[in-house]
Amino acid sequence: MTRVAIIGAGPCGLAQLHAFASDKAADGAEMPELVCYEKQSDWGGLWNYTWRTGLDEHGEPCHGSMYRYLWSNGPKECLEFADYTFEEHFGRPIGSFPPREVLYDYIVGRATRSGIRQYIRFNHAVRNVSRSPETGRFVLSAHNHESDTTSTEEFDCVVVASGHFSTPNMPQYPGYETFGGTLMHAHDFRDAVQFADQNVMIIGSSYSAEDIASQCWKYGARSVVCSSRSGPMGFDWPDGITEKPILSHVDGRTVYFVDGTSAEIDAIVSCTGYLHHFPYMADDLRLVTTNRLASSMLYRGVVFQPDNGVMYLGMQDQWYTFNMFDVQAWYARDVILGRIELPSAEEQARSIAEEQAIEDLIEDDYGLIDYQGAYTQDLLEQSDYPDFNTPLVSAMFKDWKGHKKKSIIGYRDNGHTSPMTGIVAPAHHTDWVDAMDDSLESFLATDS
Ligand code: FAD
Ligand code: NA7
Repeated sequence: MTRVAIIGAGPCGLAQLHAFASDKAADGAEMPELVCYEKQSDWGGLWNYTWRTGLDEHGEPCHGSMYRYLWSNGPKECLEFADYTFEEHFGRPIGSFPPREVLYDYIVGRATRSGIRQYIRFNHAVRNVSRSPETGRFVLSAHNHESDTTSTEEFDCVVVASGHFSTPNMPQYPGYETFGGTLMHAHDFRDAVQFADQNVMIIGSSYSAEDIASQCWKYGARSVVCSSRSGPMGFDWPDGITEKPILSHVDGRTVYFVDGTSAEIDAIVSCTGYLHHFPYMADDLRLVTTNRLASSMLYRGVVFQPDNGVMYLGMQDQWYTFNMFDVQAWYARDVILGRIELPSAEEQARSIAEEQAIEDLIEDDYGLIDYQGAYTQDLLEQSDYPDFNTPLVSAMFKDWKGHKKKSIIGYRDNGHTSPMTGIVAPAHHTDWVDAMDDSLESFLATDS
């Protein structure tokens, strides 16, 4: 029987298990043997919140990058599973921007119904994956933290679903060595309350920067200054948040910016992104790419071009998330089962180069949204994943961008339309700016 290893039980790994478990075409007959390795003690990936930073309880690099009070940064309607709607899970329509715990509940709700937990080996950290010169199969070694033993098994295919937002990209600026305040990467940010009454500097101008700046402001920071190398985010910030060009250096508690201005700060939060990091993959199986929509080395963004026995899921920069992960998982499943015939290695390489050239010519975020929507639609049409309206999803992403431009603090108060059910989300009972409690109970309560 074909053996498939899946590395990681976050949204992508769970999508892969679910794709096999709900394979209607096979009616169970073609199901390969599935083994999913998850280094944490539970599923959900980044959505499985941890208070830990640095190393986890087993001495592994802590995977979690999410923080308390994290609310979805895009409309939930844009990520909705086509075969498991929010209405089905929660039994009624809910607001468009749920907090982390609510999305976690939704992710694991489908996984539970699908019965896929049985395939997951928790507390198992994958250490090595290589091709055996003798058998030609993949040899995978994993450390079981419960028994403190390492086991090695052979597989026919490997699906890498270990995420790419956990290993910090942490640039250094002169003066960091002697900076007396708090200095951290967004990966280690857990609780904005820690920065109440402080002057905080954020570095970066992407999702983490805009959200952590807003969080610190919301939970009482005295001031927040955002410093970026490629221009300001340009939002209509509330009083207390300002933007500056990139810093040149830090001297004591004073930060100097390249325009010659300076500010006194207590804390630096480096929202400078993450590295694609797969230390357990052999050199010839390791994905090397930047955080972009058309990843290097991946045919149709999924199949590792130098070795088609390896699939990588969710390795793109992400507008689309959960439903794109699903169509990738369905596609990977059908490649593994031999239902999708892959072109020659040369043709795969040509296709990857062509996709990157197309992406490189796109001039704005609207074009990038359309690009990822068309990519998702293309994969969708190649499997039996339930069809959904990707043009509507892309249009919603554009509306959402407009709402952010209008009010970075208020965009989460809008309701969007489900592409699966057509239901318009009701307004949440409390405006985001006043909603200090991010628990599932509070979000689902019918009164504030
Ligand atoms: P992950 O969720 O990272 O899961 C990977 C899993 O692999 C983890 O469980 C990990 O423990 C496991 N693993 C890693 N290495 C090993 C190993 N060696 N052996 C065994 N297991 C291993 N997306 C949205 O749609 N909406 C949002 O609002 C949103 N907010 C975000 C906020 C933050 C701060 C971050 C960092 C990301 C956010 N995202 C958001 C994007 C997020 O990446 C995806 O939603 C999703 O979690 C990606 O799923 P994944 O399975 O690819 O990776
Ligand atoms: P992103 O989206 O990869 O953004 C990284 C940011 O960091 C971006 O603004 C970069 O600026 C900036 N950056 C990177 N290197 C540097 C250096 N050396 N100096 C200054 N600035 C730098 O990461 P995020 O954490 O915001 O988002 C990742 C995920 O988490 C995403 O899915 C969200 O949903 C949450 P650049 O634009 O390259 O000039």
